[in-house]
Amino acid sequence: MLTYTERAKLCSNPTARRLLNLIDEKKTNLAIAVDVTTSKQLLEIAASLGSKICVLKTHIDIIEDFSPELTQALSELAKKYNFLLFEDRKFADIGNTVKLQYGEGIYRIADWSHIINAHTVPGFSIIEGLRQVGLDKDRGLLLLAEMSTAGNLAQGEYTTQSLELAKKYSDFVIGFITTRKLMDDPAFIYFTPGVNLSQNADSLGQRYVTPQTVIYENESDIIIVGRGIYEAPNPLEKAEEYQQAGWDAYQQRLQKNVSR
Ligand code: 5BU
Repeated sequence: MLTYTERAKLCSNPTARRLLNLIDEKKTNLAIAVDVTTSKQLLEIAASLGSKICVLKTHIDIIEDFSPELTQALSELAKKYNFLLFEDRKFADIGNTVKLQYGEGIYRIADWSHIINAHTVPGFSIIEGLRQVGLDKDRGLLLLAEMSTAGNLAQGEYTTQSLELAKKYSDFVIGFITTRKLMDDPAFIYFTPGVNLSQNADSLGQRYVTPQTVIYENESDIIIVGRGIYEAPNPLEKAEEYQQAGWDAYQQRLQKNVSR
């Protein structure tokens, strides 16, 4: 098995390369999902946990006091602590509409978010629309090949066809939202949400597994943790715990493949 840094060399997309390199530099495959509703909370978490994470995932449309200063400040923190921003917008419309949603409007997602994601329901045109905006800005796209929720429909042929789309647009598609590794090509990066060390589920269909299951058993690359960290009494301590668990699982996986 290749290390993150070795895989970086195989990526044509600059965001993918940067991400894989910084994971090894910072020894963290932890992405935090910060689903809070004020700018103040979001910036406080970004500043206090920035050194522990490789990616900070936002839902920018849940911020009740949004202003462009927020994304400016987030970008500065991302630079200072060397993490990437991922707006979990889950684009799902026709090419022309997603182009506008990505590049225009209040949020101007393309101007600050290094990584975005999209459903593949519309087919190739959604990727082409986003790519027209994001490629020149060196952005990267994740496809939702699978989801974490109970009873979700992203499986079987849907997942298989999503992989085909990724291969076709591999200059812009850097990987997937998924529960597990899906392909042998080491240039694609797998992000897994639904990670929690102390719960199996929430009350609305979310399903949780541990960092060990995600990174070691399912051979994914990045754990996405939300409430497990930011709702803890001491989020910094919790972030360190998840960082360590994710990193230990990765080290074990490197060993597993050596001894095979
Ligand atoms: P949690 O608090 O760790 O359950 O948050 C999980 C985050 O990941 C949350 O922001 C979701 O929107 C996001 N997510 C997910 O949970 N499952 C999915 O399949 C996808 C995104 Br796609």
